[in-house]
Amino acid sequence: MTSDIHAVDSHTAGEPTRIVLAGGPPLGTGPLTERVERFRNEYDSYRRAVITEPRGSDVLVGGLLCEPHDPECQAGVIFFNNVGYLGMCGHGLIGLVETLRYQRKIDAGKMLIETPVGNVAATLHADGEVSVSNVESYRVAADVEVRTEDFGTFRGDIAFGGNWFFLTYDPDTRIHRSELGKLTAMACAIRKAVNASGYPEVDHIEIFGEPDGEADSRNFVLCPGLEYDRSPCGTGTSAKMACLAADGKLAPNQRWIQQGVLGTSFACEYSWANANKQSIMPVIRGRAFITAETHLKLTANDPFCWGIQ
Ligand code: PYC
Repeated sequence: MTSDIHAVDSHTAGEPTRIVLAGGPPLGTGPLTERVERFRNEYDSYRRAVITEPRGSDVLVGGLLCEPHDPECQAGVIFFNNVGYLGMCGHGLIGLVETLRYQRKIDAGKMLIETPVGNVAATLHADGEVSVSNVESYRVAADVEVRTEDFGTFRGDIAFGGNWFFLTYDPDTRIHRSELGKLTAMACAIRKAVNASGYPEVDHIEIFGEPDGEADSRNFVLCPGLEYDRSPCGTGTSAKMACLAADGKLAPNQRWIQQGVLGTSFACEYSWANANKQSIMPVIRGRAFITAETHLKLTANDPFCWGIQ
């Protein structure tokens, strides 16, 4: 027997997203916090079938389009990757909005989208760009020192931007594609050291360096499944702005251009989340392009029906 998953692929600033429109796992109803647990515990094979080889690749981020639980929202989404599930995904949310536009389900304007970590407002602009008003973002620890065996000592901050990040600056490494091997090995070593240090566990590592052109900063982001983010990472940039805001280095509504390792960028700004100025509401603006519309086939006697593990 063969079943069919209808999906649309896009990339946002180079980072791919595969939105599952139909044929996904039967997660039922209820808050997305509950549905993501059902996905993880009962239907994880779908995640592997959609993302991993032979249908996908480790770099792909998936998004399951869901009926929202919150009546205020127009859609819900659960993001996932080669190793598990993401709270939010900035580039993926931009990919989702472009997918809905491509499907003629939305026009330019604003919509509210439910995710497992909160509601996110998205605006599709007339020029095709999308602004994402992300979930509340904040720093939990500043200037943390971690020691790695092979790369020495790093100092950085731990912050939440929809996912958990350790953010550090390395003046000695160029943030460039030619350094991907070193950056990946370094980020893996940093993640191991941070997660052994007793601080809240981080899933992403963000290493900053000098930008090109008009950008304010350039980053390399290691994702949980050892791939690097081809985009400047929407949740990572939210975490970065939370740190800049906490340090008084970026004012509310001041524009921040975050460049990723490929040189693509997001235009960003923030407002304070509340009067005590401990957390921010970040806005990330970027653009996605459709790359494919596809029907993934799941055939029962295919030895790799549920992906190559
Ligand atoms: O854009 O937030 C993001 C993201 C997370 C992982 C890959 N991209």
